[in-house]
Amino acid sequence: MDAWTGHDVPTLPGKSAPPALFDSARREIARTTAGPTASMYVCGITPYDATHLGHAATMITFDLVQRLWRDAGIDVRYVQNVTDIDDPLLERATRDGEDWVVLAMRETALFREDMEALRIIPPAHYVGAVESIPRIAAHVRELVAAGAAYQLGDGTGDVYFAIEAAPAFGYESHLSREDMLRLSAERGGDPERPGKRDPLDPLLWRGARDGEPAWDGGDLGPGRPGWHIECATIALGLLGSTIDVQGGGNDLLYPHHECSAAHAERLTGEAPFAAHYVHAGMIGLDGEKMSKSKGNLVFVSRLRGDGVDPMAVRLGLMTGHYRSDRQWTDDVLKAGEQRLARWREAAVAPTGPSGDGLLAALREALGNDLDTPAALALVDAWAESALAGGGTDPAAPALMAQAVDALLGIRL
Ligand code: 5CA
Ligand code: ZN
Repeated sequence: MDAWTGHDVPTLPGKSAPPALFDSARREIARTTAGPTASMYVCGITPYDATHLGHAATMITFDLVQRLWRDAGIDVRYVQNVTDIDDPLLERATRDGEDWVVLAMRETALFREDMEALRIIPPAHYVGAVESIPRIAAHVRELVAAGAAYQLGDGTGDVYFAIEAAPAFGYESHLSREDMLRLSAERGGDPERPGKRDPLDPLLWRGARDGEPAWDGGDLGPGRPGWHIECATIALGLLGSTIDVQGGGNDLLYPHHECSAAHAERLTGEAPFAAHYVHAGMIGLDGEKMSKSKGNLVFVSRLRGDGVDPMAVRLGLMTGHYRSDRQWTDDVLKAGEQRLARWREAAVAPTGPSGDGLLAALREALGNDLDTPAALALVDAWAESALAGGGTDPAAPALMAQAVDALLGIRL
C-alpha cells in the first residue's frame, strides 16, 4: 500500500558515525552497521483506532534512527507494516457495526496524515498483512513441511509453530517461562488452549470461522494469518535474512518479536534475524500505558485539530529518553511549545555560538543510543546564548535550524 508523503531533509556539512543503539538480545549498547546500506523493519499500527501519542513516540524513535543513518551517508532500506487483519480490528468493527475494511482504511489514512504532520520520513515500503497473505501462507506451509509447525487436531484448521523447533527461543527477551506464559496470555496468545504441544506455541494460521474473513491457504485450507508470521514474512520478503534493526515498542518484545525472530530464523536457517532488536518505552497517561484497549488515549489528530503545532508534540515526545516508559501530561506539551518558540527565535538571531560545535555535539549525543534529552539541552543552551548576544558566528543560526531539522525532525 502507499506510505505517506515525505519532505526534504537538509544535507548537513560533514557526516556522523552510524549510531550505537541498545540491543535487547545482547542487553548492551552497540554500534549499528558500518554501511553502505542499513535495513530496518518497524512494527506499525493495527488500524482500529486513531494514532495516539504512544504510536507517535515509537515512530519518532525509528525516524531518528533513519535520520542518523542518512546523516552517516548510509542508504536506508526501511519497511513498516500495517496489521490490517487481526482479532482486535474485527472485534472493533463488530462492536461498531462497521465493515472491517472500511475501518482499517480510514484509520490507516489518518495515521498517514499524522505521520506527515510529525515529519516522519516515510518507509520505502509500507505493507499490509492482507496484501501479504499468499506469501505468509507459503511460509506457513514451509514450516509445516519442515516439521516446525503442526495443525491442531480439533478440526479448526489452526496451525501452530512448535517453539521446540527454535532451540534459541528466549534469547531476545530473556524472560522466565513463567513470565512468558503470563505475557503470552496478556498479549494475544493462547497458552491455555488444549491440544498444543507447548502452551507457548504461537498461532501461524487461523482456520476459517463463520462470520470471519478468510483467504485461500492452499494445503492449509482457508483462513487468515497469525500475527508474528506476518512481520517475519514481510521483513524477509523485502529486506532479506539479516536485518540491522527490528523495532517497535517494548510491549512487543515478548511474544511478538521473540516469535517473529524464531519464525524467520527457522525459515532461513540464519540467525540472528536482526543485529539489533530495539524497543521504545511506553507512553502513558495518568500512570497507565496508553493503549486502545484501556481507552486512555491522546490522539495526534485531536491535538492537531485543537491547533497544537505538531513540532511541539514531537519535541514533547523527545523530552524523555526513548527507552524509558514515560507519561504524557499538559506540562510536557507546554514545555514543548515553549521550547519550540525559543528555538524559533534563536534561529533568526543575527549570530550565535559556533554552529559546527553544536552540530558535532548533537551528532555525538544522538549517536549515543538516541540521547534526545542531551540533544535538546544542547540546543537550549545554544539558543539561550544566541539570544543573549553570545557568540559571533553569523552562519550559526541557519546551521542550527538545519541541524535540528535534519537530525531531530523539527522544522523551525
Ligand atoms: N500491529 C502491531 C505490530 S505488528 C501493533 O502492535 N500495533 S499497535 O497499533 O498496537 O502499535 C503500533 C506501534 O506502536 C507498535 O510498535 C507498538 O509497540 C507501539 N505502541 C503501542 N502503544 C504504545 C505506547 N503506549 N507507547 C509507545 N509505543 C506504543
Ligand atoms: Zn509486528
